[in-house]
Amino acid sequence: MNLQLHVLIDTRTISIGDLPREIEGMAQGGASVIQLRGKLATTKQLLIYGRVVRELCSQNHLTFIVNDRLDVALALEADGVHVGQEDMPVKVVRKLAPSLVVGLSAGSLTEIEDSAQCPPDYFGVGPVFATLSKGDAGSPLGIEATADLVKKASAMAPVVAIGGINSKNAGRVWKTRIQGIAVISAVMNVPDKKEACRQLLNARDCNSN
Ligand code: TZP
Repeated sequence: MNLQLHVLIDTRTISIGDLPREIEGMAQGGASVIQLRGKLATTKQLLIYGRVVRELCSQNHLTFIVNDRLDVALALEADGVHVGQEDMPVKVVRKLAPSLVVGLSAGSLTEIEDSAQCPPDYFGVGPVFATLSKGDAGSPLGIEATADLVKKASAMAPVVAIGGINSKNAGRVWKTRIQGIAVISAVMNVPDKKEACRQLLNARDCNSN
């Protein structure tokens, strides 16, 4: 599974009518995963919106992951579900939906160690930097602590870094030897989604030697 660039979308950041153009742009820019979040949407809204996202992800060869809601992930035949520390445990998700990819958010050594019995398919480690996109994201880890957590978590599963990552700081994040990055504002706040994605990946490629 290509984890290189997760773009997190919700029903408020892209209108349903704009989804075809915006998702195609992200795919062309190198996004590999679309994660659907729906903290404020009703289940019905999420299903209507998510059905369109599901179809567009298939057309654009993107992995489709639903945040938190295993029921919605199953209803939409998503490729996976991403859970937080307070959501359904990875072990329970595996039991209910053995074929789904499962991502787990972790922001501390303890949270990573606690998942050793039943590791996820990938970790989302963060927030690396301060973020305005998630009120309860916790304090920023910074690059050094992120690198430590990445090292620890990578022994169990690949790691995707999240939180305040943009084209200017992405180079430093890539150096922590992650498999991917996950973003909201760095792509949602830019009209040209293709270019925004391209720049985030460019920061890795310019870093690699
Ligand atoms: N989890 C930790 S930080 C975060 C999530 C969902 C928000 C990331 O958004 P942004 O705009 O890329 O900082």
